[in-house]
Amino acid sequence: MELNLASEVLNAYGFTKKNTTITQIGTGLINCTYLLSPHAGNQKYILQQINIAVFKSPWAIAENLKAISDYLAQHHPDYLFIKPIPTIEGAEMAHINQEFWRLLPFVHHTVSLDVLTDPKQAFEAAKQFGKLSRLLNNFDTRTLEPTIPGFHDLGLRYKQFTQALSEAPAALREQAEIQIEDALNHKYILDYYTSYLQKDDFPDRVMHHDTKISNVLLDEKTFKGICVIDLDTIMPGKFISDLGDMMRTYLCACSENEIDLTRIKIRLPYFEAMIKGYLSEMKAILTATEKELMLFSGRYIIYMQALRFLSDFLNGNTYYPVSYPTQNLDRAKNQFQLLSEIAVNEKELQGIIEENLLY
Ligand code: GN1
Ligand code: MG
Repeated sequence: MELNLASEVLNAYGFTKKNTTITQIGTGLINCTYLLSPHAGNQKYILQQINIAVFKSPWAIAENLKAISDYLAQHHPDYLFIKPIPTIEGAEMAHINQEFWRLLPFVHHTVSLDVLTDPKQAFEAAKQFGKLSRLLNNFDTRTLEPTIPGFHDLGLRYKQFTQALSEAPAALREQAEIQIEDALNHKYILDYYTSYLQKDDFPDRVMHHDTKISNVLLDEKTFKGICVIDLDTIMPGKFISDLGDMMRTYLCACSENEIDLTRIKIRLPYFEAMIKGYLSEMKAILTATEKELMLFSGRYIIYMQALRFLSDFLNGNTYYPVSYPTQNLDRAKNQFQLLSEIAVNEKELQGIIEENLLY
């Protein structure tokens, strides 16, 4: 397949189209990702084009990663942090024809999963994300620039939803009538969150902000967690972001693209493993308020994602790529169903959290 990739991008890193094989990989919705295999040597690389419609200041990503990487190298030198490889000229990214590209080392003997098929994977992944938060507990979050301002700000996402609603054509509003009701009826999640913002033990932390399972590399044989990847959205946030997105993406056997809502069920053993993995790193660090909000973090992130998909449907699918016109509406339905499954299982879920906070 002929790739739409300028030779200058490869040249910036000392490669050419002739001496490499390039294949598109990854399932992310935002950036384009390729596996680059030089014909000489065994080291492979990940080449990624940054979506600048989403990441409006790509240099902020590079600066954040550099600051974190320097901190980790100084304080936790054994930690494997996958940072971009500089271009031949020493730049953090290749800036070619208005495009931004970066090269990362491919971590050999690891796998990235798209779905979890064993609770142990939930434990390992949650431990990896928890570990990153723990190691960066004393890092000054104010030195980081938000790479997407207001990314996980539910207040902003709610505002964007009401804006999309007021501007959407009547036909789209009709199609989404039930989900619009759902969105309005769950606004208490935002109000509840807002009431916690004044608490002084609800700190900003360095958050990964995209903790789905494919963003953790596992050892290909033992399935032990090796490192986290996809670091564009590392920026300050509340602990809710990482734990909540794990709940959103680890608990159900199917993804946000599933349209058979009867398949959206919460797998309690995965929840328990995820909580254990996360707390194995974060129990001593979380504040009383954060511990109180653990289950709520799932509600917050699932509701926010439902709002984001619904808003995008109402806006005419301008953000998330779709393979059919109502896919973002279906994704929103899926997320609202998941949200109601959290409510159905609330007692058990909260019980698991409390039990694991005790020991
Ligand atoms: C986007 O592209 P991907 O899959 O890494 C999105 C996340 C959403 C996710 C939903 C920058 O992530 O916030 O949770 O889609 N990332 C951005 O699948 O918007
Ligand atoms: Mg991502």
